[in-house]
Amino acid sequence: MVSHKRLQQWVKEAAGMCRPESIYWCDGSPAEYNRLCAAMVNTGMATPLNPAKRPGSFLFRSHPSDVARVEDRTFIASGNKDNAGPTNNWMDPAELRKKMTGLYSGCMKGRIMYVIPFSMGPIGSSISKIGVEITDSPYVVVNMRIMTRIGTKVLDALGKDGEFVPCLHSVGAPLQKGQKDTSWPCTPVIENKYISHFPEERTIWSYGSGYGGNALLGKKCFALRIASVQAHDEGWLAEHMLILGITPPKGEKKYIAAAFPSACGKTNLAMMIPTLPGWKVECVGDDIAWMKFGTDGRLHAINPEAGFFGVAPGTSMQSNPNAMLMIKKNSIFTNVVLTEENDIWWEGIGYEPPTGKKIDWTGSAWEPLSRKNGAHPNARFTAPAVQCPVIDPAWEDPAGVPISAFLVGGRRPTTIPLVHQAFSWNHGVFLGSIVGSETTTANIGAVGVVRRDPFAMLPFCGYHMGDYLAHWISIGKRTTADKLPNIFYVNWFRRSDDGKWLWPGYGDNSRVIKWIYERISGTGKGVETPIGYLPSPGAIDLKGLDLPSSNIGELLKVDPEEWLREVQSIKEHYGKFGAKLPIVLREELSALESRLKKALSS
Ligand code: GTP
Ligand code: SPV
Ligand code: MN
Repeated sequence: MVSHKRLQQWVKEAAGMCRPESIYWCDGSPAEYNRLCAAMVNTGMATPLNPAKRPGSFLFRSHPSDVARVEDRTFIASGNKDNAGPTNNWMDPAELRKKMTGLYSGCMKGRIMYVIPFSMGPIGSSISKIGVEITDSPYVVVNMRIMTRIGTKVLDALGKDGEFVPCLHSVGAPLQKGQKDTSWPCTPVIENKYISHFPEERTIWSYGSGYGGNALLGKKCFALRIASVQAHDEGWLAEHMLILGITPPKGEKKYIAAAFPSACGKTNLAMMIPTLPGWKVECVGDDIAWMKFGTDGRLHAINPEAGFFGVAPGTSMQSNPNAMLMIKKNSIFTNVVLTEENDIWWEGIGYEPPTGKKIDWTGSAWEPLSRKNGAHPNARFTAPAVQCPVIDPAWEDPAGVPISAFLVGGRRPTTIPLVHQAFSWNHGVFLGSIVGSETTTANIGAVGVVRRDPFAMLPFCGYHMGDYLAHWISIGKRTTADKLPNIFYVNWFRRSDDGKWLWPGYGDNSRVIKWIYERISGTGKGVETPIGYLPSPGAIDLKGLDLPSSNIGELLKVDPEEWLREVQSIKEHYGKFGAKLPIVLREELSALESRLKKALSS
């Protein structure tokens, strides 16, 4: 039985408030997983996929109101409003608790309360941390079993009094006696959804949504929003970053971590097959990196997750073959098309929808000619990391992997070149702080508007973004410059005036990674420009690529006038942070402005 008094007490309190029909402690076994999936098939929540085509896999369709994270309903309830900062929604913690206690009261009636002990990171690693999620959603349980390490082994690691982050979750849809359940229970009223974080108490309360980052609380809520606060206090980094290993032909492997906003290419880069012969990418993680200094003075990263919750649309044997192979079995699909053969399909899967009856993500009969999307643009697959054909041999190394370079980037149709390198650590933090991107369907809200998203952490930083940037600056003071990763700004998403991609992307991004590898090895050729080092002419290997030279010219151009407009917009962005913005970043900005003005006048 559970010997952890505080955990027992917390579960008892939650049950007293939510009043479930019963309480179930998850052991994390395959039998438990199969039982829960079978039960969800019985209630109609899950559709088993064709065992000959997609063994051990299931399809779920969410409620049309519950298809992505809800940043507008995400709260950082610090005791002091200023600690949440200008980019987070703040609520007074006492007021929020009162409001949510009301909502939680009796919210699990007619449902089972699942208790999921989980570890973010390999059990026993000094970088890992434990959480316990209470949820009334069996969908959450089966996803958490893929995305994290759950069950008895985590309880054992927790012992009698180990530290854990309490994560309370309810879909907010109690069942009255005799009431039939829906296939995706949630609160359709957006104002009743709360994704709440109490950073001082290291506690998470989530209510009303069953989707992704709103409900799988180990992911964005714990591993980023709460962990970023812990990292700030304890001197490490919790980042929205992929981690990959890159090995050149006959060369030494190096590890790179990259921060791109949601749906901006992390999964794709993390398991890419390079088009450059002889180069190899191996994947440690595709979404989150926790990094601490090792005794060698370098930053070492672990992937706190154990699976991938990836964007389905656009994933194909052309764009991301490793992901396609990874999801051949034991995977969960949410909001994709169901074919007559009980297989899955989505826009950009690389082949036409098969003939026969098809059902779209809303559960309606669907014809490709209807011009409606068959899959939701934020449809996702959940797959175990071990199924990734290029999972790195060190992906579960408790010591983490040493990081040699950081990449930052986003979707910028103009201005930002394909790649540039920071002059120094502080200049690199400046580049991270100015990252902007067109918004995507990973959040419910406007899509395609450029917004500043420092280090891709705008929706995920659990405290004041100004303090966060100061923390990045301070990380640079904790070791010698030669041991710090170099920082690069990449942009796969430049478009021509007629809206076409200027850069092929995907496997061809290996050409940019090669230059980065060469730069950090001291061999790559670069030219100094006002914004940083750019590849010298010919320094990016374009062998075998049929790309008009005008595209390359455009991709590697630094237009001082365009950049001076960028500077104005960065000034507005920086204006939000007031005195909390590190002075060195303001200095970086004015130095950039002077360099651009000088370039313009010469
Ligand atoms: P989250 O899981 O939301 O954090 O997203 P992510 O950063 O892992 O994004 P992902 O790799 O799933 O990519 C999202 C979308 O971007 C997909 O539709 C991809 O097809 C597209 N994409 C990824 N890499 C590239 C690229 O190099 N070029 C272009 N044009 N599109 C890309
Ligand atoms: C993201 O939105 O950045 C994701 C998906 O990785 S979710 O888990 O829903 O946050
Ligand atoms: Mn993400």
